[in-house]
Amino acid sequence: MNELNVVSKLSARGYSRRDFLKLCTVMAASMGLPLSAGEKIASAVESPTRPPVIWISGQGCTGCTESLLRTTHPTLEHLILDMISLDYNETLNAGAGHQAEKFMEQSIEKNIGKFVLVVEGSIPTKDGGIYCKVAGTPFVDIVKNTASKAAAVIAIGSCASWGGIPSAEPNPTGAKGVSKVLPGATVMNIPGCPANAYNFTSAVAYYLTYKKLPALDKQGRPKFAYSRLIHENCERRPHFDAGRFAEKFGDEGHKLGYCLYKLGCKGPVTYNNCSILGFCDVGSWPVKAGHPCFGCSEEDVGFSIPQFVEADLEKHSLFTPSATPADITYQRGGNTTATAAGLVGLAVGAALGAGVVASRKLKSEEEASNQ
Ligand code: FSX
Ligand code: SF4
Ligand code: F3S
Repeated sequence: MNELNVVSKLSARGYSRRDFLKLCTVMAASMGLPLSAGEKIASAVESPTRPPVIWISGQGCTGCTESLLRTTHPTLEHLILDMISLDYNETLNAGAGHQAEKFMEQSIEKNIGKFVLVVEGSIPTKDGGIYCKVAGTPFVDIVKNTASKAAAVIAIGSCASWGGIPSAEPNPTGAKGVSKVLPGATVMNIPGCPANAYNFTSAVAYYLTYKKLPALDKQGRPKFAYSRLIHENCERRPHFDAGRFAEKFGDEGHKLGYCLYKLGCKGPVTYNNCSILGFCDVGSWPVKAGHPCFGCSEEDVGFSIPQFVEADLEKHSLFTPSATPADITYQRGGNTTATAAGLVGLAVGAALGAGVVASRKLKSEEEASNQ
């Protein structure tokens, strides 16, 4: 893939080189990198060498692949498919059966230590992993064998990150995430059910540009995407701060777009950037659509804590200092529920707004000095 190819492909779709550079700059900004990194990303993406990507799937719903393909951004899905060489993906393969498996083997052997392995779906480990086999081989063995030859391993979606839906109690297949079956290996997790395509694309662009994975948090997630709680940037946050809550699905508060905390929203305990990015370019995300966040991108929240259990506001003292815990009380028919939570939220929320901007700036400077 050379510059002519990328740019001419874009222009065939009605987008100019300027649009392409703009997209790379936006990508850099969303990763907290200095704007100048946009140019570096652009030249990495235009590089003639595209890293081979082997994308294998275990126990998942294929929503992660769908999420990637359903982006309506003018260039995103084309960009990702142009900047990598997607050598194997069961959902997208033109071939099937022995032919496809043979092609995958050849691609792996030809690119030992050079390809990126993307795993989608969880890995059943009970009874020798017999609950998910591909071409007669237990998926767990395929993951171990392929990962040992890969340059980098990415777990896409909550299932691959730590088990997701298939690992929910009673976890009949012994479903696990990739890092659990590859102890000691560095695995970048891009959780979400499904994962946000932008986070995946940005992480791949970072890898192509800097030849290393971006900084990861304790759960193996890229910090650029998972360092802020959903609650911090939620559009319903002013209602939380003012103590205005939907009490039941379909009630007046729900219709008026009030905060979904009392319906079990896990935004206060979930790190992800859904409230900033939205999904698939329609600008929507679960909370905007009226459904509480269920914490899909947080290990030990989504698929572990029941939907209607209220989030523990003291878990992260960031916005509700433990010295003054929020007083969330149900008040039906009253004029207001402007409780201690609201007042604390207002004060801390205002401070946070400034903090978010400051920390983004600091992060950019820190990243810049690391490049
Ligand atoms: Fe899991 Fe991916 Fe949820 Fe589905 O396959 S993260 S079930 S949206 O899509 O693995
Ligand atoms: Fe938004 Fe949920 Fe926080 Fe309410 S509790 S402000 S709906 S993230
Ligand atoms: Fe998941 Fe919550 Fe975002 S459920 S998709 S982390 S809003």
